[in-house]
Amino acid sequence: MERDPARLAGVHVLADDDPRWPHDPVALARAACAGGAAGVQLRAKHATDAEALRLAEAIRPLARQAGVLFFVNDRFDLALAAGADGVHLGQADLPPARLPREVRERLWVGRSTHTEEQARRARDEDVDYVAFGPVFGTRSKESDYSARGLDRLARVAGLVAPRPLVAIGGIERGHAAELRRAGAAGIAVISAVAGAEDPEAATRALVEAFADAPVRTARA
Ligand code: 3NM
Repeated sequence: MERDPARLAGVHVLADDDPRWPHDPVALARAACAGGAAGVQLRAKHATDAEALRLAEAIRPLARQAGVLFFVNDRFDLALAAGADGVHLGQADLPPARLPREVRERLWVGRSTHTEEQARRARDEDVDYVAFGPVFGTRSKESDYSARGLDRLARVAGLVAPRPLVAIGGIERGHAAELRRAGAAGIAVISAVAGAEDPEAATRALVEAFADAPVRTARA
């Protein structure tokens, strides 16, 4: 399958099912699509498999209609079952090298990293993009890692190039320009959208801030 990495550039909204958010994952996905996100990722850490599949099947047509890439977090089987575009794999998930070849052919694959060493390894994996974080402090995830900072993000952008780098963790609209300067092709958020009263407006504000920021192309 031909995959254009340019489609990954922009804002990725995690449709998170944490009950603390005032919006459910389908509402978040709808808002993300309407607000101009590049990607929506279902992050169903609380749902049963059956519920997660229902959520994914509700999100898939919204994303498809909007031309937004739809990823499922952690689980390639769920991504396949729901007809999603891709899977996002964390360090504790199955390694990308172990995805069956026909699965890899069907799905975009993203990979979470938190250290330079992990990023170096991800560069050598068969993945479409690398995520790095938490760049800033996050309250949306239990993480073993402290805020990584912009300097480290910039180093990782260079390490993983030419793979697109997606920054994650504590990202707000005011960070867009510095993240872009540091070499991020994309930014991924939970609370900046899920915690907003109007998640569509919050998405649009992030999209515009990131699009308006000057680009820096990371070099290998
Ligand atoms: N992964 P927020 S940080 C899901 O560092 C996730 O890999 C991270 O949420 C990583 O935008 C994170 O609310 C949470 O900080 C992002």
